[in-house]
Amino acid sequence: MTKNGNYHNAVMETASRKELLELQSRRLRSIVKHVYQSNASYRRLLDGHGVSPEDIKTSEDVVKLPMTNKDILRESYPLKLACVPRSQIAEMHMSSGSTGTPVVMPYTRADLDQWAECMARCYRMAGAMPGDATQITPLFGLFNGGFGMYHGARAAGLFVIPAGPGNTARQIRLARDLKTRVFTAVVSYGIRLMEVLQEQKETLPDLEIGIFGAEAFSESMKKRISKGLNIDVFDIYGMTESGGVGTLGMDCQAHDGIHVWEDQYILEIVDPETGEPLDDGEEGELVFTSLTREALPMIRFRTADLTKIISREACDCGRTHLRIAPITGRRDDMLIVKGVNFFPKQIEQTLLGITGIGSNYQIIVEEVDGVNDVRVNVEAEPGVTGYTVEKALKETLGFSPKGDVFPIGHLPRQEGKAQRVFHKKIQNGP
Ligand code: DLL
Repeated sequence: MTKNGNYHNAVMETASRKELLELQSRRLRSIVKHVYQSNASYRRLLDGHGVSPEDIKTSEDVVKLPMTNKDILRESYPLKLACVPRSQIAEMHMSSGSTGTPVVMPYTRADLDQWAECMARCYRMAGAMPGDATQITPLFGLFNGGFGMYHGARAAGLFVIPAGPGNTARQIRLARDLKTRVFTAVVSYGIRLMEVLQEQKETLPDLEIGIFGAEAFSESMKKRISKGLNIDVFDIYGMTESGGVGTLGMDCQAHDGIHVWEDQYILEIVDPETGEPLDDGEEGELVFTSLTREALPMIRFRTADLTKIISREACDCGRTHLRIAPITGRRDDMLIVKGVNFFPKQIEQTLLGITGIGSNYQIIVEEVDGVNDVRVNVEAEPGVTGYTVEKALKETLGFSPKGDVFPIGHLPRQEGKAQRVFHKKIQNGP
């Protein structure tokens, strides 16, 4: 890994911490003014919290502001929290989530440029060069994945192959014929590509870079995909509320944490229970404030994603933007079984340590007469037994979950984000 100057915006990506903090302060003052003056709900929120735009002087004053979460967006469906007139909205994306009313995120033209800038930085950070063929496989639609990758690829001067998801045989053909160097996907689709290539005993010699995200994935899974596809694997982060994929950053070629674009967002890590700020190195909930978005900047948005700040020091790649650990999972993904708290990612990490195990699995949480139990179903090569799986999981969890071992290819695959955890209620009693 070298400081090879592979930046999209060298000045900003390598700005000193002092410069970044000054910029954050300036931008925070102006964004708070913007939301306060342009949206009645935001004005009520700040007034109710006893804070006015004049109270915000430096980036440290962010803690004076009220926190927000998905509720405020759902309550203002579809566009009541927008901070620009409708005539200035150029595009929208939407996340449906698992419950109820969707979240609509509007963009002005400048917001689309902001998104493209963040994404283009990510492409270049992965080593993509102008003219490289990039195959974009997340959905082009209300989901932000496809369009975000597209806006960024254009800004980075890449050759876009807008494949969208599915039809893996066609994806492989496209990648081979058009010499795809950069493959972008939701993590589980990256896994699918690897599986199909392995089944067909094929390789894609031109493929060198995989940009994957939208789902938590373990270090073992990253290694497996990297080895299986013979590529460098990057973990890209972002969400509908922050303005889409890549807005919150990605890891660089040093793979030592996700660089968060600090000129665009102020990041805080807070205690998920109390909302109190945590120190660097402590795992908690990621909270961000958008500094440059116009149509709907989020103020202290509680993401429910769990991570920690690894470092605010300049990285070997030359970038100065702080680094966070890969996302552990969402606050609500934590499972509690037999008094043990764990995340699906920990199960994945353990399973992939077993020789012959496949890359797909299901975690089934069964509530039997009000008591939680868990089954873990896996796919594996012949020879891997349920006992081997139970033994490995016991070492991680402290108890042995039951489960079945199926041949590779048996468990269902989904397009888009994979569902790994299933909840079942079983009533035996009266
Ligand atoms: O999933 C944006 C995205 C698209 C990221 C394509 C990467 C690639 P949403 O549908 O709004 O947007 O879901 C956002 O997905 O709060 C996290 O819980 C999760 N997530 C996104 N990226 C990662 C990642 C897109 N790299 C939610 N690691 C977020 C772990 C991720 N979880």
